[in-house]
Amino acid sequence: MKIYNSELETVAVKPSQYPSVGVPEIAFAGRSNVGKSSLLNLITGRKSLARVSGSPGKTRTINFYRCRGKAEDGETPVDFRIVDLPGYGFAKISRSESEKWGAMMESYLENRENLLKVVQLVDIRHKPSAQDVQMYDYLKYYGLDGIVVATKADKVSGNERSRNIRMIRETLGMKKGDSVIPVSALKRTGDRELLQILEKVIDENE
Ligand SMILES: Nc1nc2c(ncn2[C@@H]2O[C@H](COP(=O)(O)OP(=O)(O)OP(=O)(O)O)[C@@H](O)[C@H]2O)c(=O)[nH]1
Ligand SMILES: [Mg+2]
Repeated sequence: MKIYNSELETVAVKPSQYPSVGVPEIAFAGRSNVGKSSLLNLITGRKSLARVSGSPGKTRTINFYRCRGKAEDGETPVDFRIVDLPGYGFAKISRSESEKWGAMMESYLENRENLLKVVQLVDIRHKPSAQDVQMYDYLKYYGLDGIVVATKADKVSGNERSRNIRMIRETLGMKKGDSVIPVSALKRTGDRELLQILEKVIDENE
């Protein structure tokens, strides 16, 4: 698939603010600063659709992006949303803010009927953290698991890349057939592979 048109549709902190459920959604989750907003910009081909920042904790709301594109066949229209979720593991936030984050994530992930999958992002350089594992277990529980993106792939060599992908699979306890897709927003690689998988997920839902 290729995305031809994308725009920020809604910014929400509670369910009453979410857009209509008539459009399928794919969400991005991951540690703060892992590269969620950069990935969104990469696959939509927009330089600054989502705000990218060197300081973690930039995205503190649930951001719904409406995306329109064409399937691999170059004809079939694909209409969906990408939902940029607020990052976790941000050290400098207060207890009450972290509770707010948890409640906000839960109310979206547990009740959203048009949510098809959650793409979990992890940094390709590091072993997934305890919080990454917890998040992935949570996604498994709700049947939203199966797609992991290893970000910042430009920061490791080829050998290290395959080794780290194996480590990510093992640490998260991924199932056979689940995908880890190395992506670099800097070098603009991995986007095609991810878009192919997303097209399949959306297509299977129809
Ligand atoms: N080298 C490299 N840097 C990247 C890549 N993707 C993101 N970054 C950098 O990582 C930092 C964080 O990127 P964001 O896309 O803002 O991360 P985020 O997950 O949206 O962060 P929050 O909104 O705070 O949760 C920025 O400095 C980016 O430039 C990549 O593929 N390669
Ligand atoms: Mg962000």
